[in-house]
Amino acid sequence: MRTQVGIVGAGPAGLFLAHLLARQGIEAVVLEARSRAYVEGRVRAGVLEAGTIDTLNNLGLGERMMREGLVDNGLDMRFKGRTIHLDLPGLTGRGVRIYGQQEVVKDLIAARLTAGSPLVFEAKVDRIEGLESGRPRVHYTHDGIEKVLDCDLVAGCDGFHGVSRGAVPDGVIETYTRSYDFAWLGVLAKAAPIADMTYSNHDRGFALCSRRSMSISRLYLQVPASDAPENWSDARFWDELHMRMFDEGRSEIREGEIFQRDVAQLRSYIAHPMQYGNLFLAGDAVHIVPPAGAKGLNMAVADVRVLARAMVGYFATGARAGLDRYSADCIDRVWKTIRFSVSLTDLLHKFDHYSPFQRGMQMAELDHIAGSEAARKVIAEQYVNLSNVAD
Ligand code: RFL
Ligand code: PHB
Repeated sequence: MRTQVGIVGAGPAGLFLAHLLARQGIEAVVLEARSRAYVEGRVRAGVLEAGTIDTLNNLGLGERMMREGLVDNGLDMRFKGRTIHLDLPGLTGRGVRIYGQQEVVKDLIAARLTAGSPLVFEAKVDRIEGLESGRPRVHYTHDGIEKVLDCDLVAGCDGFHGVSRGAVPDGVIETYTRSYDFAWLGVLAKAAPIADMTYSNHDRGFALCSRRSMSISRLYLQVPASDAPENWSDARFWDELHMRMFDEGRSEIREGEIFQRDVAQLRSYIAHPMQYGNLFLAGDAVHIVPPAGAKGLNMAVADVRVLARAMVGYFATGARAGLDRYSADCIDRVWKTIRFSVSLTDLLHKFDHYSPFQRGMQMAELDHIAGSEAARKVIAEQYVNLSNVAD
C-alpha cells in the first residue's frame, strides 16, 4: 500500500489530522492498533476549548457537538468550604464545551468511513524505517499478516505508549518529566450533575465534579498512584466525594448508579524536537499533561492544526520550510500548556510531602484568587483558549 501521509493512531490527534488533510485533498492512511469498539468506548477527556470547537465546526463535523455538547460557562474552585466562581464568558468572552472525547472520536471515525477514506482498525504498527529518506515505510500487522505502508511523510499520533517516538534514533530527542505519586479515579454516574464544573482542594485530597449530560455526571477523586478501581465501592466513592466537596449534609451532590470507573496515572512529560526526518509526532505521543488543566486533547488538536498546514504547504509547493519549522512552531505553546496544567495540579491537590507551611501557601493562593478578579482572569483565559493557533 502507498499513500502521501501514513498516520499511526486513531485517537484525536490522528483522526483530526486525517480530516484536516482530506479537506485539502491530501491522501492519508490511518493505522490503529485497537478495534473500532475499543477506541470509541475509551472514556477520557471532556472539555473542549474554543480552538478545538472551531476546528470541529470548520471541518463540518461539529453538528452533534453543538447539539448535544453542554456549554460550560462557570468554573468553580472550592477550599476550606468556600467557593471561588470563575465566570468564563464574563472574564474572557468565551466558555468551554463539554463533549466527551469518545463522542468526538465517534464523529470523526463515522465521517471518515462514510467518505470511504482509509482507516484500518486492528492494524498495529511494529516499526517505522527510512525516516531520513523520501520513502519512509511503516510496517504493521493486520489480520495476523505483516504488511507495509509506503508514504511520503509519517505522523506519529500513537499516544504515550506508541512506537513512533521510539523510531527516532537515540540522542535526537530530549525529554523532560515530572511524575506524581497520586492518580485520578474517574467515574461516570447516572446522576444529575451540579451546576458548574467544580474543582475542590480538601484536606483529604482533590475532587472534581464535571458532567457529560444533564443526567450523567463525570466525577474524579485524587487517589494513591497504586490504587485500583475495584477498591472503590459506590458507597465509599460517594462518601468521599461528599466530604471532599464540602457537602457533608449530602444535599448538593446527587448520587446515582456508577457504571464506569477507571484510574488514570498523572504525568507531565515533554519531548522535543517533535520531529525527525520525515516523522512528525503529535499529541500524547510527544507530551503528556496532568488532567487538571483539561488540556491533553486540546493540545493534540492544536499540534495537528500546525502539522496539517505544514504538510499541505509541502505537497502544494515541495518546499519543506513549514515542515522543518513544525516543532519550533509548537514548542512554546506546548511548554505554556504544561506550565498551566502543572500549576493547577499544584494548586488543587494534596501533596503528602507538603509541610504545614506549604499547605498554608496553597490556601493563601486560593484565597488570593478568590479576592482578585485579575487572578481569576489569568486562570480563565488559559482554561478557555490556551491551545489556540492561528490558521
Ligand atoms: P490517544 O488518544 O492516546 O490515541 C493514540 C492512539 O494510537 C493507538 N496506538 C497505535 N496504533 C497503531 N500502532 C501502534 N503501535 C499504536 N500504539 C498506540 C492507540 O490505540 C490510540 O488509539 O492520543 P492522542 O490522539 O494524542 O490524544 C490525546 C488525548 O487522548 C489525551 O491527551 C486526553 O484524553 C487527555 N485528557 C484531557 N484532555 C483534554 O483536552 N481535556 C480534558 O478534559 C481531559 N481530561 C484526559 C482527561 C486524560 C485522562 N486520562 C485518561 C489520562 C481526563 C483523564 C482522566
Ligand atoms: C472531564 O469532564 O472529564 C474533565 C473535566 C475537567 C478536567 C479534566 C477532565 O480538568
